[in-house]
Amino acid sequence: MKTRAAVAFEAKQPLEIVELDLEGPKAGEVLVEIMATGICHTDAYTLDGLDSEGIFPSVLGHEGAGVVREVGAGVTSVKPGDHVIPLYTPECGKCKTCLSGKSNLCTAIRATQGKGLMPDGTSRFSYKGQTIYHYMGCSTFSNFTVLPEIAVAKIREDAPFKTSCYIGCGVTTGVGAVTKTAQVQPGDNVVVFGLGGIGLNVIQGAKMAGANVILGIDINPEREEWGKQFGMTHFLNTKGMSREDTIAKIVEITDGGADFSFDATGNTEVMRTALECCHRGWGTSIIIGVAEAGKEISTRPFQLVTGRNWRGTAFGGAKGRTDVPVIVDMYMDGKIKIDPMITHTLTLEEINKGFDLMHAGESIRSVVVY
Ligand code: NAD
Ligand code: AHE
Ligand code: ZN
Repeated sequence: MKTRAAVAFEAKQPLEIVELDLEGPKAGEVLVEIMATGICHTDAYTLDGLDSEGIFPSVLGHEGAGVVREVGAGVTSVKPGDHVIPLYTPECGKCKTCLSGKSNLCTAIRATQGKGLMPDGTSRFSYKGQTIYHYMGCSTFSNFTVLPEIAVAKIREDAPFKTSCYIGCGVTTGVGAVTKTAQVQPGDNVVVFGLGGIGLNVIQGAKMAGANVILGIDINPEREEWGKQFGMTHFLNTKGMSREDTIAKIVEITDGGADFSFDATGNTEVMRTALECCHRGWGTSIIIGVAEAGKEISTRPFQLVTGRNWRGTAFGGAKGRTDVPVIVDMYMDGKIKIDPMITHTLTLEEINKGFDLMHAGESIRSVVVY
């Protein structure tokens, strides 16, 4: 079949809207009509050539919601007409990691996914006979996409696509980082670096968890109002501040340091500050941000000797098929806010504007509605 898609033909170039050829689903796969997709900073990072796994030409996008239109042989858990959210972190329920109960990082298809291919080692997308690669196993910047059955979460049909697509990455990542990875407890003092599409969800997760201080940090002053909307108690604009001064201020506001800090910037210098502002003896810093290829984190080992912990999280530690439908329910029950964060609604033809708005700090989330 044919599908309209925004294709990343080359790094650092605008996406091009073209009609691609799309092969139907093979055994264990499903064809999904994507109804809406968010634009996450990770898409921008890959398009900007900063992803060590970035492959071109490819169809980016990993934050979608849509409807199953066809299923391949052997597919039993979803059927045509089901509403689904694609999962860049699938859940096979059978691999060592899924069975361990210790992590959401299912390994069933990670190797081929990282190469832009379906589990059988081929792509379903092509353009004028040339292979176009998948991205993060999702490729939601295409109106139709093919996904492994284990990489879709079935969701309730009354959830609007335009807002529930955000649960495919940003909402789940931010809220899950707090509730699943960190397991923030009532009364904990929390510090969040980067109040964008992910960080604001960390803030709403911290509020839900009953955190005491929720200190938001950004270099964009307009993010102060945004943070307050979601439960932030204090704000610090660190533009021009040294690491030492930033840490001293955070230690003062949090009565000795953060119980939990979160990096949602992807900046490795910020990650260091996020670790070092943690409370001596127990504070834990969680890295959410994705750093560009070649970057490394560093700190004095003494920071860890004196009891600070450095951890990370992917997709908020959520097991997609199990947890995503629950998060959709929480949204529909009004326990999680999404609508105000969708600042811009675009057509597929306008998708490059979504990247410009993100880079200019003018959007929280832009969503493309097909
Ligand atoms: P975004 O562009 O919406 O937000 C980033 C925010 O960080 C902005 O408000 C920006 O002003 C702020 N910022 C930038 N530099 C800063 C600095 N030096 N100090 C303080 N604040 C600073 O991006 P997003 O969509 O929220 O994504 C945030 C990061 O999380 C990205 O690196 C993205 O790739 C990553 N991410 C990771 C996961 C995961 O599963 N681990 C999931 C989604 C996104
Ligand atoms: N490809 C990059 C790493 C990118 C990365 O860490 N991705 C996150 C999700 S970001 C969503 O917006 C993730 O899930 N990581 C775990 C995984 O298995 O990819 C690189 O550095 O090579
Ligand atoms: Zn994302």
